[in-house]
Amino acid sequence: GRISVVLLAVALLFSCGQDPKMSSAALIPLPDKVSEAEGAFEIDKSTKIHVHQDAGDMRGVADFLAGFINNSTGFNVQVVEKLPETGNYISLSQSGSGEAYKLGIDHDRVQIEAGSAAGAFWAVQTLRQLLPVEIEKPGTYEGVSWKVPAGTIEDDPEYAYRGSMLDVARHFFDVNDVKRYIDLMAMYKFNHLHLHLADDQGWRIEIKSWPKLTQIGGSTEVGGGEGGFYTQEEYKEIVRYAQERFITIVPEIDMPGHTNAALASYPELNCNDEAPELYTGIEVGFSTLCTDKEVTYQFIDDVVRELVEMTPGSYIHIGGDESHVTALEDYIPFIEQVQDIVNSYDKQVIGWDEIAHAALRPSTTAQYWAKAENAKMAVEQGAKVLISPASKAYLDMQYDSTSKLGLHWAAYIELDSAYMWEPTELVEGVGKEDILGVEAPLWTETIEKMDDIEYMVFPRLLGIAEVAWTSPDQRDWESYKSRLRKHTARLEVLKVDYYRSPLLEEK
Ligand code: TNX
Repeated sequence: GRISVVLLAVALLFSCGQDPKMSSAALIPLPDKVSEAEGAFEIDKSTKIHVHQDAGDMRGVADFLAGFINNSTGFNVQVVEKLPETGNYISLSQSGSGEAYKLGIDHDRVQIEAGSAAGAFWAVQTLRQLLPVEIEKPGTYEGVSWKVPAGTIEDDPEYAYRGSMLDVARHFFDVNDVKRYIDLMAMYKFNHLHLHLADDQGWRIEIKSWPKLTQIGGSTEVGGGEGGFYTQEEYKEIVRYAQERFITIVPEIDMPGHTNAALASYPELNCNDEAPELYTGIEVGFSTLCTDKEVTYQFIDDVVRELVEMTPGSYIHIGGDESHVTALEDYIPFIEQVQDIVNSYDKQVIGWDEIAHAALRPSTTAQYWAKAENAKMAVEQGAKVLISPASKAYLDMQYDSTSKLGLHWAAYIELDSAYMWEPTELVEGVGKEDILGVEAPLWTETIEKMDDIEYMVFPRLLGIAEVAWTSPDQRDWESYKSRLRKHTARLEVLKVDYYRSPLLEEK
């Protein structure tokens, strides 16, 4: 009766003033070690961010954190190089190696120690997920206490390459869409964005020495829409924006197949010297560059040279998939020669797993998407493998038979299926040391706008993030599911149009 009402009121009062707990934070991907302590750190208007004057790249991370905090708290938190004598502060410093970081939180101080600026940036993403979800929303909030639970987190990624791919060829997505995608990837500690820049339906990157590629080849897309392309300035802007978030752009020009847009732009790239019509359907495997013409290799050299000039990352992706109308005896020397072109510009090659039929150069990586025997052949040649199994990691696969977007040739992939798999257990003979990392591609035959992207990608990408970052012995579907249920509140604030899976409903 009355007593229980009073008790409830007291309990509520008490819980409102209580500190948040690390153990109830919805961290994705799950860090290596989390140990919670009593109390909390609270960001207020006098909080400082401390970074040493000789901290190099870490200064940028400190500035990023300040901007992020100020954007939603309305505070004017400053980055300082002198250790503050009063008030609380967040410090960033160098310690350890690689992308590993340590995040220590007590009442007076948040201490980020990382092996690199990238590691510090990932620590900032963890800190972000420990803050109230309102931190994701621009604007000034009165009445939110910006508390972070006390404790210590030690963390280190399982794989060095954690990626996603956007197919901007089947449907074109503009710079703003790509930036939003980059922002969302960064939050889950992804560090590579592979852009599928050319396919049968469109050529999406300006190449100054071959201007018709975009004038003609960029003029349409699946379904006959107007298509589009990135000018070199726009591409550089994407690279720069990604770099600020420790994401490397991996540009792909798919060849010798998936090239109708290029073939339609320049008749000389065809064996019969005749340009085919532009293509707006969704069939695959019908086009090929003419592999025994010299002009083909001049073309590739020019494209690679211009791409390399704007691409600071170490990889150029050459495609190589589904070249069904290229004879194998033509395909093999073609892939070998294209690797040499890319290597001559000091870049490393990634190609879809079919490239393992050719002799792989020492720095080449094969991206496993369909055929286990190809992945095995690559490893037998000493190559590394990037893991993107279509039946687990393809973000264009439908969730179930009621999904309105997407395809299902490889599988239906519900949230549990996208989470419950282990990269080292897919192909016999391909183990941890052979694996460069994990990538989740989004093909866009059925995807037309940013909302569609978000619906297909979220929240599956969070599961892939955990597969790529968290060690297998720490991963557990039940734990992930309960964190994901809470975490969706953050996606709501970010206005991500994610798939409301029945698996997210509390029973
Ligand atoms: C296969 S995956 C393809 C793509 C399609 C995708 C659709 C791969 C290397 N090739 O051309 O877009 O299926 O799921």
